[in-house]
Amino acid sequence: MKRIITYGTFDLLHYGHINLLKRAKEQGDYLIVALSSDEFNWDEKQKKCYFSYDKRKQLLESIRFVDLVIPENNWEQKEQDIVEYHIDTFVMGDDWRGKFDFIRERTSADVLYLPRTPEISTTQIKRDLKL
Ligand code: C2G
Repeated sequence: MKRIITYGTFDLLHYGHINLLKRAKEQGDYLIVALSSDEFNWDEKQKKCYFSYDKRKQLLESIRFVDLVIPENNWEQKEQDIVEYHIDTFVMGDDWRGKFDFIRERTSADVLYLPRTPEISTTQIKRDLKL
């Protein structure tokens, strides 16, 4: 069983997120999503989520590509997650290209950056709705 992991906030879930999750799942058989906690989002990414962690988790768990949702509480947990969940491939959108290459050196997992869906983002949605 090939196990995949990806990380993110996934607030105001949209088709760009779904495209990423679908393609991540296509890399293997089991997809784990490490979902950024409310505290991690605010303290480390200066993101104030519209939906709480529990609501974002509920949404992700309803997606058929997603097999397990775990919390992302800090930047440093990735290597431990890869060991603990026996991950074969770490997947992120290519806006993160290069940022997680260290995982190739420090773990047995591959690192794959997938093209983002260009025209949609949570920021864009919030901006449009203000209009
Ligand atoms: N994404 C995408 N296309 C979009 C928007 C997002 O492919 N139009 C991808 C991002 O590249 C990322 C995932 O969807 O791989 C989740 O995006 P965010 O919720 O914005 O996550 P981010 O803030 O990038 O958090 O430790 C890693 C961080 O937690 C990643």
